Amino acid sequence: MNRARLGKLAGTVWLAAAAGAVPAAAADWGRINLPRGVTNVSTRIYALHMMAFWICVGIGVVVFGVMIWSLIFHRKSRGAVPDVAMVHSTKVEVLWTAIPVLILVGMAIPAARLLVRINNNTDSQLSIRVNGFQWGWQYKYVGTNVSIISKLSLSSDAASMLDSGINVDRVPHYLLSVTHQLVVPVGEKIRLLITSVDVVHSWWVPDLGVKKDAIPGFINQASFIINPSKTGVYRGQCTELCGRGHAFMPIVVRAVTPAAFKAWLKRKEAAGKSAPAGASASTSPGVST
Ligand SMILES: [Cu+2]
Repeated sequence: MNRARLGKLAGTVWLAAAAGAVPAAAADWGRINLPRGVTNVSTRIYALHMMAFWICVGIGVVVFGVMIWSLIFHRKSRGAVPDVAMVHSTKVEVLWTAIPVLILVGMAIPAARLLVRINNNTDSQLSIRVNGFQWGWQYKYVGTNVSIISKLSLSSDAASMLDSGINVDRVPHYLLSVTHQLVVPVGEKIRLLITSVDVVHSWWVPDLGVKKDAIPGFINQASFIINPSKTGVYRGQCTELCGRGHAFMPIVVRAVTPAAFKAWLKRKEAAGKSAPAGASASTSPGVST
């Protein structure tokens, strides 16, 4: 095949791929991009991310625009002669160093401010100890006897078995559902004290803007305030390759109103007290949600 025919074939394949890919990509754009989230900081993280994105787009448009314009209008075949005055010009070199520095400083200031805000774990109204283990999460509500063991839901677990014959597309929230959800109130500052009992895990819920490593022997902190209007269920996963069952330790957070949370906690505390010593109310076969 000669070069022209090869080029034409490649062009046809590319166009066919692009035509098929564009509608799907456009439809899924919201899922590809960073989520806005539902907390006080997740929306700011999203805004910062979009600001950086549009700055990059602007730089790309300017740089590629000048490049393409030069290629078309100042090509050798048109009789263009290189401008040697630009070579080793101190003025130009100062300019193309100063402009990126100003752009980077302009991006670093809001980023540093947000980082300080993200790491402010003071004045929390509720503390929860998060223990990662192979393969699940344990949540202990500090100051109460409530402890939850959260593992992969029974429906996902059954479907994930080799030759289970179960169509995973039919399993609701496959690999993103758990036996017991972490229940938290909206509108209150919740501090997580994150650690692990075996290997390194990572607690990640994108909608909460939280991603923190769970490291044995260390306690990491993270906090969030879910916007009062955003009651609902938020899902995440372990994001540290922690062994064979790494893909099977999802995180599900249910955000409820403070009143509903109080009632739930009371119920759990009462159940914990009435349970025989050593047994946890949360470890009973629970709902798969
Ligand atoms: Cu893990």
